[in-house]
Amino acid sequence: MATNKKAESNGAPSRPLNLPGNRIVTLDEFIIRSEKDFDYATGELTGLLRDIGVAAKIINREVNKAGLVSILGVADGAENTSGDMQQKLDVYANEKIIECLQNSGECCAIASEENDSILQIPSVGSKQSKYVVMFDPLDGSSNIDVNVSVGTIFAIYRRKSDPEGPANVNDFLQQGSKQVAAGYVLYGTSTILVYTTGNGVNGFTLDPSIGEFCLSHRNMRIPENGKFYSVNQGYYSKFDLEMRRYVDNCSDQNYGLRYIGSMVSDIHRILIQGGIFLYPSTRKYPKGKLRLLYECNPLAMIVEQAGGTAINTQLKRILDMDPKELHQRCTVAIGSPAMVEELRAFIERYSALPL
Ligand code: AHM
Ligand code: MG
Repeated sequence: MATNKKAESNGAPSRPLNLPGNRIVTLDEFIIRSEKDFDYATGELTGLLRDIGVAAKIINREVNKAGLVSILGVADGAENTSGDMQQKLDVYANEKIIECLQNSGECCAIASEENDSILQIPSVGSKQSKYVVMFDPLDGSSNIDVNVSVGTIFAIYRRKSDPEGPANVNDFLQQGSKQVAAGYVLYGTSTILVYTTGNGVNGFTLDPSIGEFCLSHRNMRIPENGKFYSVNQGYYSKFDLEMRRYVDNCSDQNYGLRYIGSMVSDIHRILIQGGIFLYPSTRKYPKGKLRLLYECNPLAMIVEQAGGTAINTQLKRILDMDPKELHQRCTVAIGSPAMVEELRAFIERYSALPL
């Protein structure tokens, strides 16, 4: 079984890849070179990451022409399992990722925000895959109609069940610390794929002229501190006392407020510029809105691997949470370590006060 030598590490690779400095390194080349980081690698994980890269290019093409074609808009008024309106591009992105993963047979089952339950992937030939993949095909999809960035988020786990039999839901209900790889694709002013296999974080920008993701952000490191906070402040009156006090403090300290309404975009900005992203409990979503397994865990792994912190508002590390169900929601506070620590102090101080 492939063992990730750096799976528990939190930060920069101790053995940087020997990459050519004077020419373009494509995602495929990088993934193949990185395979050497895994003992007994069979190429399955490499294949999975490449499948996701292909799906990302296809989704990117559609997202870019969303304003031009009739695909734009709500898909027959359909709602997904969580009661959110589905956009047509959600459905399209979901189908394309499933197709790409299905064709290669590099994983044995998948779970998506857009599907109620897990999907078994038939094995291709005699291949018995040991991986399961979870994803949110198009996060922040309410932004599509207004030409604002959206993203794809993915997480890869090693299955726990017997590889001879079918995968089951327990293969997905694993702590985020067990992720073998995680990443996102941001369809923004340019399209970038960022991923980690537990050995640091790297970003690849799509060069549309050659149709390849090219290494553009080597060994990404989140700034220790930041000047921006990212939260839907419209829900201020529905936050708990400690969160209201923290938000007041951000304002008192003249932190800038940035909130795109697309978690991938907000997290990407924070990775590069520093800051904190919050989705606390509100009256509408007492357990938080975002989904633990395919939104919070993969982004928490990325941020931790870049040197940041990811906790819930009960101050538990996101990656140590025990999932109980596929579409479970959780509260989040993710970002620069100093800012998350400042929030932690507020929560400890104000939650200790008598009601
Ligand atoms: P989605 O998966 O239905 O698109 O919802 C997730 C998105 C996040 O990307 C974003 O941070 C959040 O929902 C915004 O929610 P709100 O409009 O309540 O602030
Ligand atoms: Mg989502």
